Amino acid sequence: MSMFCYQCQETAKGTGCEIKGVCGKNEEVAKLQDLLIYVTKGISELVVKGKIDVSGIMETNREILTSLFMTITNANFDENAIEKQIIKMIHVRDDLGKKVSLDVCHDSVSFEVGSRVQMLEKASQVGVLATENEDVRSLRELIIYGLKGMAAYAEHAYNIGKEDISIYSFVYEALSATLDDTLSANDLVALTLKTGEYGVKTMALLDEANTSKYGNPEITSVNIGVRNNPAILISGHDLTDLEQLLEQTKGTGVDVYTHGEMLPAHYYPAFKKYENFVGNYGNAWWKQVGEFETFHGPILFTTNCIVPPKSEEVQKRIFTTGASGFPGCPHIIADEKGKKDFSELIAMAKTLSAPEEIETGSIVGGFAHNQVIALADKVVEAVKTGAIKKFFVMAGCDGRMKSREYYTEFAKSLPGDTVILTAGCAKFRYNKLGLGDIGGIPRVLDAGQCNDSYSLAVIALKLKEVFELEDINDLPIEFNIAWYEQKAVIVLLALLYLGVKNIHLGPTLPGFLSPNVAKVLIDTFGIAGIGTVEDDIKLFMA
Ligand code: SF4
Ligand code: SF3
Repeated sequence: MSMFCYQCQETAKGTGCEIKGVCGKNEEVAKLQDLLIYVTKGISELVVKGKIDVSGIMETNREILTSLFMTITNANFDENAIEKQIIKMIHVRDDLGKKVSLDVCHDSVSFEVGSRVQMLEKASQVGVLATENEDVRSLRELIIYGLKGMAAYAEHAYNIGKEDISIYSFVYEALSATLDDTLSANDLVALTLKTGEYGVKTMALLDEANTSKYGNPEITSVNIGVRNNPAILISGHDLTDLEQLLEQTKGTGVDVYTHGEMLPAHYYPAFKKYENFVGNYGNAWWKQVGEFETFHGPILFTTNCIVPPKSEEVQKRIFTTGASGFPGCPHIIADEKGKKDFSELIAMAKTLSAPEEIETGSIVGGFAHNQVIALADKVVEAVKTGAIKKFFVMAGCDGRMKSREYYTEFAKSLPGDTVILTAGCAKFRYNKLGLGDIGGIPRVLDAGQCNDSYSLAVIALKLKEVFELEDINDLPIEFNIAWYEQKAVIVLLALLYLGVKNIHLGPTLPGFLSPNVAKVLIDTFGIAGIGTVEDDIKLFMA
């Protein structure tokens, strides 16, 4: 075995990628990512055991977020960028080490930078499989994957200027705990729920950051066709990158389109003023291979999900920024004020042809909590009269597996008196089906990115209040969630923390859950997988 990674839903054979990632991650990148995670654990141990004041190390806090984010599935394939981050973090560790006594700490704080070969050797000893007990390993990884998702959301909030010290403190506490051999499985289960608690906090922080800067998402019809101008495609999740790109392309004759998870940016009032912000091109991340060919213009990745390009022609048009990276593609960095210079993309766009039309028409979204609560009377009335029987939360991710056709079929087969609440790129499985509306309420309500899953929780809590229910599980809401990467893990942990039971998770249960840990989740929270569309609909509607 040359590497081991089982953090995403597409992991090889459902158990782990051992030679090369199904995502395209090679052995070297996988190992360097393991080492980077290990260094973040070492720093956390220093902070926790050394009782370092977290509010006095803000730069370190932010670098921890970036380090975690860089290891999320499909975010960064650039081994040089990951190596650079490891070296940076080892220096951070050494500086912190001067403030406290190192001898209270684990091996993670004592190894040297060394050459690439030495780093890879070290990485082989500290990866996922270094924890021998499979249940402890499973719980540690569940926590770490939750932290990766949390870090992504916290970094987006930070980019908008919102931070919460208690979130940083928790990240250190949890990372450090994954090195602690004295913790029992029960301790780790408790820490998993605490990770969910901080997941809610982080998503609330991001929601506040987004809405205070860009306004509350509102019902919006998004064009999925094209215009005849050269254009830039922006993918990923970071709204500050989008804002800067729109500012810099304004009046240049270059249009901007969103791809994948950037689609919901159209729902924010602040971006509606840009005449060159044309629409959304294409579908979920995994369809980029074909869609980037026909787009023709430069593509900016602000975060995951990158699919390694198949042609050199497409690769030459890819740029990355933030935590994302791909070898050979220019990486745009921010100056000390957070400003990024996208002039290279704009100049390239001008030399290339306009996007080729692959679809026409529009799709409707913008049903984040504020918008849905504004429609609350209408929604409550529809539930009371029986016009709406049930809501189905179908948030989460999309992916390549054929078994995900289940979600399209499930959406198509749902009775006409049901409404889908969605967020994340999972929506692309059913947001173009034309499922109609119930008395003016669309049957697919898109709250936004996976980041905005928080909105779905706020909506559920609001309905609980309106219907004067004791328990969130008494609402006519079913959860049939599709997952792929680690942001979905933090969303799941957040829902568990909020007390949501009987979540169905697919298309497969995580490979990183050991049989015993899976049993705890099934017995305590009623977590279940998916079956056939027909059986599941019968079960949910019963
Ligand atoms: Fe495999 Fe997923 Fe890890 Fe990539 S991220 S190496 S596909 S488990
Ligand atoms: Fe999608 Fe990668 Fe999860 Fe943000 S873009 S939801 S998979």
